[in-house]
Amino acid sequence: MVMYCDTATRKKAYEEAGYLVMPAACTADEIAPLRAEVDAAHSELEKGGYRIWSPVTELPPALKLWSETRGKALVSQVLSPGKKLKCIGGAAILKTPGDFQVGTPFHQDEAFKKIEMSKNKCALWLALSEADARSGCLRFVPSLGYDILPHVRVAREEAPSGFENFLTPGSEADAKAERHFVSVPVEPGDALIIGRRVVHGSHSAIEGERIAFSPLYEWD
Ligand SMILES: O=C(O)CCC(=O)C(=O)O
Repeated sequence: MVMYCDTATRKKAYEEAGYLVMPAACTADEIAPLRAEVDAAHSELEKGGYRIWSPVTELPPALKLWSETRGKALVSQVLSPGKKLKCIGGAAILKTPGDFQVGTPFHQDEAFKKIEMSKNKCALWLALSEADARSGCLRFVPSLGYDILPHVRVAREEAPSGFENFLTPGSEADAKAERHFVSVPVEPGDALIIGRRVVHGSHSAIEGERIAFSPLYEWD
C-alpha cells in the first residue's frame, strides 16, 4: 500500500504508483454530512451502485462544498500546488451484497473516452465507510505500468457492474491484473487520489456495505 506523510514524498509516491492513499484525511465530523447526503441518494443509485452528479452544480450541498474546499485542497497539495483546480462533478459508489455486489472491473480512467483528456485530471476517492477485500475495497495494479492497455466498451445494461469500460476480458493485461493487484483496505475518512492511467477496480462485495464519494478534478 502506498501511503506517506509529507507532501514531497506523497507526490513522488503518487508519480511512481499512479495512486496515493491519504489515511485519516477527514474526521468523523467532516464525513457525517457527506455520508448523510449519500445515504439520502440511495434510491437514486444506478446499476453498480453509482449515483453520478455532473456538472458539479448538481452535487448536493455538503458534497459540493467539500469537493470544492477540502477535496480540492487534498488533491492540490499533492499534485498541483499553485494550480487552479476545478471540480467537474462527483459520484457516490456503493458496493454491498445483492444488487450492488459486483466489483468495478479493472480499467484505466484515461481509456474512458467520455472524459475529455486535454487537461490534467484525477479522481479523489473518499471512504465513507470501512472497506476491505470482502466488502469491495479498491484494488490497483501499478505493475502494469501506465501505457493505455486494450479496453472494451459495452452498453451499460450489458456491463455486469454497470461500469462500461474495462480491460479486455481474456487479454494478457486482464489476466495479469487478476494476479498482481494490490488491495487497499480503508477506514472512514481515508482518501485516495486515483491517477488517470493506473489500472484499478474494486473487489466484489461479499459482506458489509462499502460507501465512497469520488469527486473528479481537472487543471491546466
Ligand atoms: O469505487 C469503485 O468501485 C471504483 C471507482 C473507480 O474505479 C472509478 O470511479 O474510476
